[in-house]
Amino acid sequence: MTGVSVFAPQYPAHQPVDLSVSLAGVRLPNPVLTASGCAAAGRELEPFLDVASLGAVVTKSIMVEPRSGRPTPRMAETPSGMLNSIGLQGPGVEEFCRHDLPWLAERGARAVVSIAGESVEEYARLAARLRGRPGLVALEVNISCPNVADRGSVFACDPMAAARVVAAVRRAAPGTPVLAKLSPDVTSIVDVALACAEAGAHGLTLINTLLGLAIDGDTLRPSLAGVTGGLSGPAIRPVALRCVWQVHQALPDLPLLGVGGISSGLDALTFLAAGATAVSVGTAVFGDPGAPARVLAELEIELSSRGFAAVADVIGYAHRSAEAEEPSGPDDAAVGELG
Ligand code: RRO
Repeated sequence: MTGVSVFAPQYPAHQPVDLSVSLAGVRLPNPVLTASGCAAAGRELEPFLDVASLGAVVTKSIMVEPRSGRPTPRMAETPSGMLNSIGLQGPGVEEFCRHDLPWLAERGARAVVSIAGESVEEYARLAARLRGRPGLVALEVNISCPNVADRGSVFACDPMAAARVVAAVRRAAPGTPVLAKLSPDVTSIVDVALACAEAGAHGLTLINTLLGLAIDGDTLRPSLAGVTGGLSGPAIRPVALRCVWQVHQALPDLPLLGVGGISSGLDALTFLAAGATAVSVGTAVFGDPGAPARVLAELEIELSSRGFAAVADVIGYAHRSAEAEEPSGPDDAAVGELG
């Protein structure tokens, strides 16, 4: 692509930008989504933003049965982030289908439904139950929740196990776009990504939280009742960016949904440049429930003021050599001066 300035915005002029993206075969009006687990099934955000205005709402991981989750306390603030030890609390898929998904569909929101199971069969059951429901545009297969009793049951820590889940979901929900959500807590996220892609994932969500621990300075005991928890927020942004970068380099045609500490339009832009097709805004909503809408507005300004006519033009930008991005003709050069 040509005629852009990658440097910080220098003027406030607002050129129109085509924000639409195709994520795992799903056409979305823009590339900013919520992140699973940070706003239940979207209702909590209603006073702060229009859920239909976002690219999509990614719902809290749903399981077959209702679940109360881990004991409290299950959240702890950490430097530039937070730990959670929720433990897959949720109403179960039947209540979700009765109550939550219709609410999103009635508002015209696109729902990416996150599913979590304790076995391959449970993932398949969830996929079959959700397939074709109004409002659902894709399944996010959460195989990377860190808050489980047995690390051996984190499917995303083993490429073969991850692939088995993805293949089962694909079989159970033919025609449904499938994103697999991966963990950064592995030796090679690229190996897991390759296995998921081979098993039929239409895209990947990168990344889930990192396994962490906080010790209370007064009691000198773990801050979380569950002892360990998932680390999220700006503290993990470089890890998430690194994962997006590595996987995009290995699988440049596979759509990636970037997530991890995104709280501004510029953060979102850097994920797109690293190779993400879209981004999810998660932990930022705890401090600013309107964050996904704000990030979208800021992203549009970031793109426009750099001379990008379409989001698609910036995806993977950071991987291209500087020479390849040089303006190629007089018209491009003129546009370049503006940006
Ligand atoms: O519910 C949780 O404790 C949880 C999940 Br499902 C997840 O995928 N990631 C996370 O940090 N917490």
